[in-house]
Amino acid sequence: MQRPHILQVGPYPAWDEEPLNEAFRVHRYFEAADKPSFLAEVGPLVRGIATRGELGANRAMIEACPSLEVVSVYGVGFDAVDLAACRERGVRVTNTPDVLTNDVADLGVAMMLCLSRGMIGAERWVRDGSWAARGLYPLKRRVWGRRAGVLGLGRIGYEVAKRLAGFGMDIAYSDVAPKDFASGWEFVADPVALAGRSDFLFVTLAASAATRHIVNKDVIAALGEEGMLINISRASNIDEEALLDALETNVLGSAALDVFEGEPKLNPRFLALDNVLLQPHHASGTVETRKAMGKLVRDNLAAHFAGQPLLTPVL
Ligand code: 8YV
Repeated sequence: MQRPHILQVGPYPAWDEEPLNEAFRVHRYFEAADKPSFLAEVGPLVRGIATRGELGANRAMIEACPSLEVVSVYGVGFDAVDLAACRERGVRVTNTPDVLTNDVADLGVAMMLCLSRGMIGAERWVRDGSWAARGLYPLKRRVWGRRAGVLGLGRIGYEVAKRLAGFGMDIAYSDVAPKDFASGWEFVADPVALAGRSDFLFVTLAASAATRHIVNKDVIAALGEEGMLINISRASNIDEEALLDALETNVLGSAALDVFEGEPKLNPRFLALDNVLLQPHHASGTVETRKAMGKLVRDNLAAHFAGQPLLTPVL
């Protein structure tokens, strides 16, 4: 059988490139200097798209591939894939849930600890000689025993909450409905009310048009001048302008962010702030998880082309 042609939207680690190239005829979109001409040339051959969570596949790309059958996303989030365009054409979509859940939760909790205890500044304090010259590092805020809110108690939110329970935190969550498995954690339907009873608010919602800017000016103000916002989901879940305004005026205490509007470029206003911890969208970025994600991307494509059920279908 001829290897199916696939369009690769962004690079993968070297350990994924080799098996991908063995199994498929890969067209590397990200390397094309003139992307519209490249799509016009290879699009008619393409039966599958291999993409990444944050890159997705837009309508123009999908429409440039008239023989497209499947889009395989390296990531749990598929908000950057134009699902309407896929649905219209009967194009299947897969993602990589579960394999990344624990690492994403770990990074969220690590960001909370790091920012609350001032670990980045403390590292600088040691390296630049301030410890010897100026003495003790300024005191920071405690984490254990404080109040945490989890906005979106899905797979990742649940793992975050379990970890926070280990810090003896008072935990509440918001979701569309209370969850049976969340006994001992308070259900608070309204995100403003959740923020109002939280010192740390974790955003762990799958992003969609419905969740866009769910963390708005009011949620941010309710979290308040002592509060910390932690985002390990998608930037679109937060009104970023409102967040920046609140951080600049200390209406919000601090924010630990792994995702940004327009990433990898980000609003330069973030860089001028000292009450933020900025991370380069790497919550799933461990060798172990990325290997599992890459395998799942290929296994979904292989299952599709072998006429077998998809392992982790979205559509
Ligand atoms: C990215 C992600 O896919 O899982 C998601 O939704 O956004 C990430 O895992 C990852 O950064 C690789 O591009």
